[in-house]
Amino acid sequence: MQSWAPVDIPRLEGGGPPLRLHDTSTGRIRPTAPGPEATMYVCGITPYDATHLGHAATYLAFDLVNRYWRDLGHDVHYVQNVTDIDEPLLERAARDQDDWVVLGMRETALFREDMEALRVVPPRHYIGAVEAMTEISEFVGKLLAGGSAYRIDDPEYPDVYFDSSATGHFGYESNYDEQTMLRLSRERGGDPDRPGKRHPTDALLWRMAREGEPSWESELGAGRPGWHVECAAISLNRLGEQIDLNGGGSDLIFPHHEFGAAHAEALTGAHPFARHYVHSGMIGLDGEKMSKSRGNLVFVSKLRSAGVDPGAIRLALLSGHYREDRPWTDELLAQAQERLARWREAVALDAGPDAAEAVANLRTHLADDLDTPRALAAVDAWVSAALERRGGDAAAPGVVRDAVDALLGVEL
Ligand code: 5CA
Ligand code: ZN
Repeated sequence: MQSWAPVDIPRLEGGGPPLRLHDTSTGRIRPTAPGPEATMYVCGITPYDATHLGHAATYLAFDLVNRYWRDLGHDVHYVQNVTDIDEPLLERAARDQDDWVVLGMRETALFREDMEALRVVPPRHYIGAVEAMTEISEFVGKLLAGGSAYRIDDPEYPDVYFDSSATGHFGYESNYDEQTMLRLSRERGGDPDRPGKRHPTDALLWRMAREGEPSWESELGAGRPGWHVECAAISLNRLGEQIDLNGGGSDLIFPHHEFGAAHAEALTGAHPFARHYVHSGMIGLDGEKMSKSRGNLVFVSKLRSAGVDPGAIRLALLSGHYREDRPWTDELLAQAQERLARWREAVALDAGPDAAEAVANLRTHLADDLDTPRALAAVDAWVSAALERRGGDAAAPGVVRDAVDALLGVEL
């Protein structure tokens, strides 16, 4: 699929400390240590509705990782998928008497526009499940041949499932106990109650064609893939058998990333699949998680068409820590708009206090598990000093403007 337009990123002088990030599998904040090329896979949208502020918050968190690694001089190889065939997409299309292909294309186009407006650095490979169908079915074929997958005992629909005991490491990513795994697989698209599986949580790899459902020919028989193997195949085939970061919102910790990792590891034997599993918190509205199924959504595109500056949306979402579940409120946006105006006023001055300390603090706080509340406060401190004292170094406003642009993605 076509990715979205690239973003100009100013190059800054110097550099900050290595990036430390929380890793779900170990429960610790650990340094990331990519080689010259840093590899990152972030799960993309299921395009059945417009980008809401929860999605935006998640993609912004990983955009900060991307920007920080680039600032350190890494060549960031970023891959993202689009789940352009899956149950929720088919259900929504049926409900609205829409064509699922058209629905997916329309919402993906809107997502690209939203990402561009938010100045999110695009992935190098932006891959839809449908266009990756052959590689996904081949991946399943290899798991089956290697004994990590099996066909369920159902003469009508001999679907293929993953044997979760195949790697000997299952559960290391989420660290959830069995009860929690069962509950979450039931809630998040799994089928623990289906008879004939080796283990109730075993995840679907290939669903044989049903009457009236879209399907693709393959050596497995006509059908379509399960959700986790889509991401496992797309990431592994482009980024290699071990990657620096696998990311998404915290609702992907289980079953999605646990199985994605297990699928990849069962195929290659390389453990762990990702050196960091990074998860962002959930954005809520009126006390509930913002979600397409609940319908309590604030859309990025709606805010944009109401004339809200995307820079203010960025600042509003970055004013909280990415790992915290946190609410979206009108007040948050109003504060961000005020902050954006102050920052713009300060960088438009013809001189300001020395920028070196502000930039160093900005980098240090970002490197500390993306501590954006403190990173924004570091810029606030420089801005207040610039507006109060006036005068100083003529180069400073430009340096701060570039640093805010490069590291936070906000154009002043
Ligand atoms: N297509 C799959 C991943 S392969 C999927 O989860 N799509 S999604 O459209 O439902 O979500 C896209 C991303 O947004 C995921 O990382 C998800 O965790 C994140 N997300 C969804 N809702 C919220 C929310 N309320 N707050 C923060 N992130 C969210
Ligand atoms: Zn995914």
